[in-house]
Amino acid sequence: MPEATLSAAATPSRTATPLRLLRLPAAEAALLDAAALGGLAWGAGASSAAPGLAARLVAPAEPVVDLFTAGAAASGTHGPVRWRDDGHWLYGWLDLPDAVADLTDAAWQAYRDLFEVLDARGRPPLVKVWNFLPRINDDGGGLERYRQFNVGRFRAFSEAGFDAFEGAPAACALGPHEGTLAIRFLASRGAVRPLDNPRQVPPYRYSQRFGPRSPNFSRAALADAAGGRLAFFVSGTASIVGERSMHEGDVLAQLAETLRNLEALCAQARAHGAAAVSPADLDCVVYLRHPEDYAAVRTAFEAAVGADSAAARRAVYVEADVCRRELLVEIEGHALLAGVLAR
Ligand code: 3EB
Repeated sequence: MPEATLSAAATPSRTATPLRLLRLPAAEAALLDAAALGGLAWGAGASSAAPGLAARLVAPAEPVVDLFTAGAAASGTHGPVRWRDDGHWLYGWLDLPDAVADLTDAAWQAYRDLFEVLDARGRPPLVKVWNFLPRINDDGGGLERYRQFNVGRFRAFSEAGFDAFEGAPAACALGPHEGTLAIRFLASRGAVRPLDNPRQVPPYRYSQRFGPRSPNFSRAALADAAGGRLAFFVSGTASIVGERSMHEGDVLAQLAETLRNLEALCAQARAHGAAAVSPADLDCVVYLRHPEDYAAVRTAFEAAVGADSAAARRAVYVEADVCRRELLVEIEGHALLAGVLAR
């Protein structure tokens, strides 16, 4: 694969490349590495397209990789950011040494580098961003680290002129117990439709009681994936109604609320062109604050989505803190769906 410099523009394709979202055992994903746009590695077994994440895999026993494949890709490096770009889809990743207590500047710089890559590549809109912030709920010196992250991210979005409110990408933000600040991102030159959840206040409108700067993400996003298909990316979804956390201390009630939010997002996807989708169709990552909740959460999750569903068979359970102390579980997911974006 040729290494391109940052400024060497790929020829943007007019039609979407058929993106594929493959959840594979890490050993199989490694075989496809050169053909991959990029991916997320759960557990050990990272490859060059899907560098490792520090968050601990609870289940399944063997490492799993979410691999995104598209067309032949150019690749490059910009500061800490590595990227691959097939002319339609751009995937990038960065891992920053996290010695700093205060995450504001680290987040600002990381997103500034990310946006510099997008800028140089023709400004494809972000579809989804995965954020891993070690010790997310710790005090960074006057402000929780997650809230510091939001301040830095907000600043970078504003300065770069990327949509920080309506139109913000889907995202998740989790706190592994160790590791580095890690960001993964997918952008597309095709049509992208960010979605909100009518049951929840959009995150970019959260009141200041959740921090001085609001988080810049939408609850989900649909992206044209060519051939009558839509890539559906669901943000980290938790037990929040309106903007309030619900069911404090009750992980199973939080799971049930989270599933209602996922169902609401699937309804939004259907309203915007997806032929059919329910939470049972998603390749989910279930983040658990307390790994000892795994057995109970898995039993309830499988009962809700059906034990034979794709979601039940393929779910990945990961130990990580969630961005509000009282939240015990968060679920994100994705799927390739039949459908065409509604106008
Ligand atoms: C929430 O709904 C839970 O800051 O990018 C979920 C997904 C959450 C993304 C982010 C945070 C983020 O507010 C936390």
